[in-house]
Amino acid sequence: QLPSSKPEIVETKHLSMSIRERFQMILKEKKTNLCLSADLPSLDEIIELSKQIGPNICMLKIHCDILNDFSMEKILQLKEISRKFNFLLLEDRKFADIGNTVKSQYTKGLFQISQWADLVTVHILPGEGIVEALEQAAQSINEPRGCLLIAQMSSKGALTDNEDYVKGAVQCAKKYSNFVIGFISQSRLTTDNQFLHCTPGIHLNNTGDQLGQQYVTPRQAIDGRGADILIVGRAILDSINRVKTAEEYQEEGYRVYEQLRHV
Ligand code: 5FU
Repeated sequence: QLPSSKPEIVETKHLSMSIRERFQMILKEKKTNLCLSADLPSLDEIIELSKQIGPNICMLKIHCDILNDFSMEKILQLKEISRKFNFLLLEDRKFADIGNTVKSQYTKGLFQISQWADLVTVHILPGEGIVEALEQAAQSINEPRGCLLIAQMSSKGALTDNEDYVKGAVQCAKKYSNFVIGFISQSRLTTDNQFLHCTPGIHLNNTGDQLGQQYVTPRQAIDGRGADILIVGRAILDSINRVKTAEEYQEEGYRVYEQLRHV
């Protein structure tokens, strides 16, 4: 039996902890390094699924701009569920513009991402100003916020597969380590273990899709590529029993993680 969440404790605790501390606590307490990539068209469906899979995940990743029923009311409901089941909410926005623009994209518009996403993903292509801007914008929110830098991508032919690019991402992460808590990566980028390496492109049965996605198994990701967190989408979403499949990825992922990182 997996440990159950303690909503009343988490509710008060999470505000006084940094995102980094909270992430580490979740990993240990819930014994899961699984992030579900809930790439579904309906927020109602994501809300229902997150109630079932909540105990199995450390993080839920969404793309708010693919939802056909987005509303602030519903997304705040999802945020509440994330507190109750003690997982982080990641908006995979992949910010990639100049600082001034991303500040507005993060805080304004239909989605008001900064109001509900604990973490966002950020391309480092425009230079470190993008991180500085998001960190500044996050200061007006009275909850901990952070980001993951996209250092490497899982897709075939990704131009991020370049040593200088990756070096730049690591340098930036170190400079802004209060806000940058880790990377989206395909390999271990730094020995500095304060940074979490989150790896998408995970599947136990497929090696890729028709549009350039490339998969490795949980073991290959953690052992071969130094992943801390496994980001899993269709392997779970397209399975016959999503909860059971999530449990399998949780168990396999955490077992390998525990063996290798000795947590
Ligand atoms: F940064 C990245 C990346 O390099 N590869 C990815 O696949 C992000 N992703 C996301 O992870 C992508 O946008 C999907 O939301 C998810 C992977 O989904 P899959 O169904 O497991 O292939």
